Amino acid sequence: MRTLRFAIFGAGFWSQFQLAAWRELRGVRCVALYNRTRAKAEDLAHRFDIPAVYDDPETLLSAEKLDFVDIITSVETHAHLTTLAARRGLPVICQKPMAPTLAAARSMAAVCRKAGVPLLIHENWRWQTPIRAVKKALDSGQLGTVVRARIDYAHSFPVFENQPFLRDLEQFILTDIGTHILDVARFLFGEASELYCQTRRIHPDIRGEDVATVMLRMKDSVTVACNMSYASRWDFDRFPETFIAIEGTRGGLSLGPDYTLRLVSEHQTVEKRVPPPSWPWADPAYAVIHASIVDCCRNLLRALQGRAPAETTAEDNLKTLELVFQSYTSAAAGRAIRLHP
Ligand code: 89V
Repeated sequence: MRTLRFAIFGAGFWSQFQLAAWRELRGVRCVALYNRTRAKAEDLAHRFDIPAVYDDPETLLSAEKLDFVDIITSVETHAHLTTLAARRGLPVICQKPMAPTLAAARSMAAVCRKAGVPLLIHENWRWQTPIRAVKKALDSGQLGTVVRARIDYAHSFPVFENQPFLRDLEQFILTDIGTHILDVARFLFGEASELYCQTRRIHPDIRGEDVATVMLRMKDSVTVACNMSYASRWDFDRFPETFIAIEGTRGGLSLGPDYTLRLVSEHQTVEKRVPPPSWPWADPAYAVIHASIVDCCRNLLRALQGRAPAETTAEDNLKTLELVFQSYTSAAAGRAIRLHP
């Protein structure tokens, strides 16, 4: 199969891991890099042996022969860069969150639909090894009918040190982590029919909310509580692990600290560890996330090669974003929101 050539837009903190992840896959090669500040692109290009560097995206798109672009810039630039690529008929992979508002995300999807190019979202959380293991156990049917679940992401890790822009986001934890956690809720339990959200800001030196609690009623009546926080200090604080607990009529399933999966049924408890693969380039503090980048990129690459459907298309991700932005509406109004039938 022909090697697909792509360009990366953005040379910030995340790009180095995404580039390292792409390099683990066969049949794809990054041939050009754009960043507003050229020196940053040059540095990254040197580290990853990328032949061409640009500080203007249009010049890059005119000069390079590409099969797709991978956008890893700040969220407010996604729509513009997506439009530039779509106009040239190029498929787009865009980092989460897709856009700063639901309307902007919808119009990005419409631009790509009109241009006839795929818009795929790099939503990696659902690709984490332990979360895939939860999905597999859930789908085995051993829990009986699922009644209720909890998804917890509650930490005190100083994320603002590696990603200082997070400090300035007016809408913080729901757009940054809620996109992931609410996507996991959909991945595991399907679509929601109603939500209720409360938010708080605990860190005094940030603009947005750093604690959010979203309660979802799923279409099949399962209740899912999503607890997200950067103001929680547990003695098993294990950033960035997600803990999950699922109650079913015939058993309980939990994903706990250190990737421990437990399936409790009437007569037995089965426990096993479901750790992520370890990649030499991954930052140990982000290991489970960085490993999921490889699996997310693999799925998106297969889709671009026409070998498998993408899980996280823009159309799919709009449903996650609807939960994110309706959570803000609910928190501001102090009431539950009914979602589209
Ligand atoms: O992956 C992410 O979405 C992040 C995190 C804080 C986990 O690095 O922003």
